[in-house]
Amino acid sequence: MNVLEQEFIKGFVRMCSDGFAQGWHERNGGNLTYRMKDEDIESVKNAFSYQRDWYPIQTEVPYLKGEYFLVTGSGKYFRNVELDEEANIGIVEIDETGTKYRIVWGLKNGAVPTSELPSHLMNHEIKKLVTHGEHRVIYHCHATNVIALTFVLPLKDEIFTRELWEMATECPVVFPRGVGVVPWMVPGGKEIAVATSQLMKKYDVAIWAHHGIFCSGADFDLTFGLAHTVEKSAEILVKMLSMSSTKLQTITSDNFRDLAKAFQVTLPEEFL
Ligand code: 2HA
Ligand code: ZN
Repeated sequence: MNVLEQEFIKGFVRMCSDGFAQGWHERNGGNLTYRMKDEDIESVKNAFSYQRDWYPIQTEVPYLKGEYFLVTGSGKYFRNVELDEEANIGIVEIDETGTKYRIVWGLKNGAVPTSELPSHLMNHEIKKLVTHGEHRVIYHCHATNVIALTFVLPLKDEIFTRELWEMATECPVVFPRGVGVVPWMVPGGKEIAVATSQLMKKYDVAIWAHHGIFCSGADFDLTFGLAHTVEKSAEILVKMLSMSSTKLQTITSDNFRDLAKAFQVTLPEEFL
């Protein structure tokens, strides 16, 4: 069975290429991880090797024990994933304590998983719990307009949610729970992982101030589409603020209530 012909690998690789095409992955920016289904594991396990060592995750994810993840590599460029998958992405297995991982496929020539592995795994654990196993994808990208907004808007969930909702009518339908905001933190460590996973109990999107988007979804289309929708809305807000600091008209709280009724979504009153 050829690993690279599997649909989950093709979807993952396409998402890396699509993200690069959007301009969200300069150099080695961004990272992507996918919690594999049993049938994914079954389809490629003949290609696994168990020769490599176990390494500490730097955090504990007991609810992910024994799971397998497809991950981008640390220092690897999204641009290069489609050109050489085995060098730039890999599959890792989580041990029975949820504190260690080992590479079983890919990430050849001594490559290692993304520096954001602790954040990704802690958020996979939260999302697996709160969505009863539905969410499988965690994505981090350097979306330009979202980053720009973190210099001029107060870093508050209610401000970002309301402004992004107002910029495009589809937004409250695509992310009805809103977005959370994490203040600037050192990337790659446990602190940003903990802060993000607190927000991801409530939201599917966290905005990392002066850094980018961190988001979660059930599959590649939904997760990429979510980041794309948030960034598109941020782009409209950047254009609007560039033209004028005041809105002549906008979508009102009552408009949002009508939208919620028509599309059968629940919009929290704290954002209305
Ligand atoms: O370079 O984006 O947040 C990878 C990253 C770290
Ligand atoms: Zn980043």
